[in-house]
Amino acid sequence: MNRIYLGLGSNLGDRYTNLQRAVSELQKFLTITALSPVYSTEPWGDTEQPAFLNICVAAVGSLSPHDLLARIKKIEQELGRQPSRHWGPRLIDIDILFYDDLIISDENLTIPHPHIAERAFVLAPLAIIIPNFRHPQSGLSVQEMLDRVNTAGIERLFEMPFPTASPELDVTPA
Ligand code: PH2
Ligand code: MG
Ligand code: MG
Repeated sequence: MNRIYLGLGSNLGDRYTNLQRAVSELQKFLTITALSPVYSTEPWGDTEQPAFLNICVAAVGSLSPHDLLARIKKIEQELGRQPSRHWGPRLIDIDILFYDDLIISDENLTIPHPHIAERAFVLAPLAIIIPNFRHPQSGLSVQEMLDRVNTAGIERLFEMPFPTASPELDVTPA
């Protein structure tokens, strides 16, 4: 089993429903161990777009990084994500932040996610669930990285309940 940390974001459509549906789909192949609260965050990088809702997820699972990425891309497509510009608006975005202490980079996938240390919209929710996890390259903890970024425009909204079992597994006693 591998420890997997994901960042999710949405800034189009019913943003909270998009996050809930994504988490439900992730639960089909990952065991989610922690969910951060939901944060409202001003757009980072490309500021000409609507505000995001962001969360972070801690999970355990046995998929390889590339198989995990393929499943994630499938969820993004199934939820209706349309191609957009780099850092542009999206209905759902699911990023692999950390995968154990693994360091990998190829044309499809870079782990740890290359922008973690610059992004308060990732670090604020991540610090709720894994404040002491250390970045395998810099050695800084998530809390230490959060302490070094500007958190203006990052607002903690509410706790997100774990989605209940998917409908096909929901057996109601007679
Ligand atoms: N995602 C981006 C670019 N900018 N800004 C915020 N606040 N939240 C995001 O999830 C986000 C972003 C590219 O994936
Ligand atoms: Mg992203
Ligand atoms: Mg992405």
